[in-house]
Amino acid sequence: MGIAVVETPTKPFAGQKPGTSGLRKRVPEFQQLNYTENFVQAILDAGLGSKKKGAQLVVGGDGRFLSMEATNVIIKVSAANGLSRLIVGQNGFLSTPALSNLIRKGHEGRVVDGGIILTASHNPGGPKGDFGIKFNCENGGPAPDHVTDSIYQITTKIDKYLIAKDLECDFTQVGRYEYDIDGVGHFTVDVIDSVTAYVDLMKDIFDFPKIKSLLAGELTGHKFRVLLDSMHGATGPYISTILVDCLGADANNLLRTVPKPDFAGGHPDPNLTYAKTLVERLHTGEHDLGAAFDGDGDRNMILGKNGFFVCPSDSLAVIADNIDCIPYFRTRKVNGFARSMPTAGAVDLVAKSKGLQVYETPTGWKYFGNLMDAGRIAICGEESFGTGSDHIREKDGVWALLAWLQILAERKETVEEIVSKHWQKYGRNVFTRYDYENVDAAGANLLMTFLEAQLPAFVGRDFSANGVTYKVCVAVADNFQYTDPVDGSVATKQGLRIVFEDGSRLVFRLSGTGSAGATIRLYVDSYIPSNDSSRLLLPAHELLKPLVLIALDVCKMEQFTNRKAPTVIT
Ligand code: VG1
Ligand code: CO
Repeated sequence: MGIAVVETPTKPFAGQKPGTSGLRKRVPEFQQLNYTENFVQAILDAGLGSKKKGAQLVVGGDGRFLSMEATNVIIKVSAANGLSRLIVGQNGFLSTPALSNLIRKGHEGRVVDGGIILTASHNPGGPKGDFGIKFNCENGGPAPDHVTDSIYQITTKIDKYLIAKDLECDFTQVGRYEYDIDGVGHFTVDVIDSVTAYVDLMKDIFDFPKIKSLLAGELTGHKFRVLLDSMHGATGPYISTILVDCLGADANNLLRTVPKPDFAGGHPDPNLTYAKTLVERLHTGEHDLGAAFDGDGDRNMILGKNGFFVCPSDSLAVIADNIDCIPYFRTRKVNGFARSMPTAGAVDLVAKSKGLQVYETPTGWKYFGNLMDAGRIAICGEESFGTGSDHIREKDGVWALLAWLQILAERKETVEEIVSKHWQKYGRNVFTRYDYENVDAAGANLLMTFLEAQLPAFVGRDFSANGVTYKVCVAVADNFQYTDPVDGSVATKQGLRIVFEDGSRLVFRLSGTGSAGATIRLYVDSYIPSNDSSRLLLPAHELLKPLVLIALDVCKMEQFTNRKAPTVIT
């Protein structure tokens, strides 16, 4: 006798619509009876389609509250739906980049058909925090819009799901677990070590001995000290293994490496606001580099000595410019780079000087997938602390740190020297982002509608602020639309843009990763040519002040949100 499949009647839940990166909701919403089961059933039906019977998926997440329960549901629903195998990270734990790698690697010589990632990334966790579920396809990348659209369509009509209720799998122990499912067939769960395969991948990409010599002081005559903050998110075990065991770093310089279901009450978003302690410690000048990572390990923030902040748009450009320092790229043909639309255009200048292509995509890593699969881009990034390459199909925080360390080992300069020299060569794309988190959704929508209606009238107009006559004409004012050059798919309404004649830009978007209320993101960037030496090294907030004032005024931020100041400034 095998395990019975139970066909369970259910009703649709409103709002199971994946956003920028999967479905993210408050934990109590996920805890409703059948809520998770419905969504998992929809993922299997829409994500796998005709491949569902016999399919293999990787499952894991950042270990946040509800992960164990959700992993259990995925195992039971997958078994009942005729999948042949799940590859599950021990304790349901895998960082987002590690999971993407496991999909791409295949399992025991067989293709893996995709994966399910349990995370709400940089959003807080715990019983009152956020949970999330995301489906990734067989290329290892987040499902594209047409797949998430059909997942959503199914959730609006679902009336039953299949579940092998009595199946018990102890996925806290590494090993193979086999089951017979009545009327369906054989089902296997391979519970694997969460860290090994990812560490092996990093060893293949980078020159570990060289980075080790840098840290030990053998390259420069003085030790290179790092201070790394995993924010109790998923990078802890990976960072500990790679930095301490493989590269010989001092374990005392790794902060918050133990993953916690509630991130110890923190907000696991590596920016200047939420990784404040790291920033403060860097200011003591004892460390040469600081880095922080988000909940699921795909974001990174890089700081130099004394807290020198590397803007993510610059980080992307610097890595792209120094791509030859990284062994992985020396044996591959590099055809281009990409950035999300709100990301400042520093990487564009690098691409131009190298004679490579550059692509401007909508926000969200899913839009890079086709470009990477087609071999069009090697490195890409987002201003939201996301940097990565075609080694996987997710952004990768630990990879970004190692890329920096590899470049530092080759160039034997400080972080600040490398960035300043970059600006001296290419000029500086100054960038800032204002986040207004959890504002009233109605007000946020009104702001966007109001602003969009004004855009046509902005074309050709001058704006000035703060006593500075900002004599610029608006050249482009629109709602960004993207046509994927590989499959021709079109993404509309990706953010309101006001582009000035000197290249300065204002971008307004509503976040698609929040779980409650709305978050307005305002992005501002401008270009300082390399010969403008009096301004080149000034703080970003000073350089961008007039543009920020113009932005806040044109969108009537305070009127629509009742907020005098943003929650986070990057
Ligand atoms: C945000 C960022 C976006 C990123 C996304 C997922 O989306 O702006 O660049 O790809 O989060 O990152 P939004 O829609 O809130 O602006 V992760 O690390 O949270 O999965
Ligand atoms: Co993340």
